[in-house]
Amino acid sequence: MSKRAVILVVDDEVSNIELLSAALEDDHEICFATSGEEALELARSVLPDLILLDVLMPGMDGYAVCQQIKADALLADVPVIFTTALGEQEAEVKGLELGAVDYVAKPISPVIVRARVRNHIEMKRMRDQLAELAVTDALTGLGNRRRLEQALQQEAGRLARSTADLSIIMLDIDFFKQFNDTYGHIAGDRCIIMVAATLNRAVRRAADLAARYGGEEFACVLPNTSHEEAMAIAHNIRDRVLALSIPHEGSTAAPYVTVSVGVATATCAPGIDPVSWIKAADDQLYQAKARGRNNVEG
Ligand code: GH3
Ligand code: MG
Ligand code: MG
Ligand code: MG
Repeated sequence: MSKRAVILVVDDEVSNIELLSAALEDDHEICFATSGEEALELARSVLPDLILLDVLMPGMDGYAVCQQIKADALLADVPVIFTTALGEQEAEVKGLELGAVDYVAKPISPVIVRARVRNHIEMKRMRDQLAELAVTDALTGLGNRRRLEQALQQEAGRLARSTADLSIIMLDIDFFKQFNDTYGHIAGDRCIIMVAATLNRAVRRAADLAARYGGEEFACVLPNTSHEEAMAIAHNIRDRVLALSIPHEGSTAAPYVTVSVGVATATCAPGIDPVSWIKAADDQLYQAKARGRNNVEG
């Protein structure tokens, strides 16, 4: 069974909150606020799955709350349903134009509000799943090329404002064409999955990203990581892959599957192009290959 969704109910009249809670609490977790200001504060700390928002409230009204929600990167994707007695077409249009997904008229019908909330929660779950799939590699479950590029852009923005180091690791499985030719593509896929899992275990910090760059090549983005630290991680990855002891009779580096690893470290420079970091790590990877493979260069 999927996790219960958290719904934030916002209304200045307690009787309305009670009515909505009674309609929804069997299926969802309910939290509530009785003013726009309180609603924003609570939304930022709770990060609800959906917000039911009254329009007419003293102080900040529902429209203003919705505007702030949509302008907040953390909350912008949370579906908002307006609840109001206004009943005028202009009011409904205004709410939808501000980014609300739906509109429920007062007096509230519990069965209608329950059905609409359920639909919007389900649609939100599907949107989230699609967004996750769009940045996930289907074979390995690691981030894909798109997630890698997003992370690099994000780090380029961060680095322009800090003096922290950012390290990049590029990794390529050695003699992999030979491996496929000898053991077949299914075994090749299994090998890629095992290397990916090894990489994922070796790259541990919450801010780190391990991604499949393409084919049998992987990249890691390691924020706040010095060159020395990144070299230690790279050696660890190299050692762990060798220790998997996947037989590879076509390899001249070892009787097992091995990887070559390149490391590059960037420091603060405004306007830097993240592609140059990948290039730098890739140049080191090329050196590691030239030295006979199963090597780390940086
Ligand atoms: P090197 O040591 O220089 O890296 O040699 P290599 O044979 O690993 O390099 P090359 O780039 O020539 O070959 C990569 C091979 O990886 C070719 C391709 O068929 C295989 N490959 C790429 N993606 C996949 C995949 O998803 N599954 C499988 N099984 N093989 C793949
Ligand atoms: Mg009201
Ligand atoms: Mg390759
Ligand atoms: Mg290769």
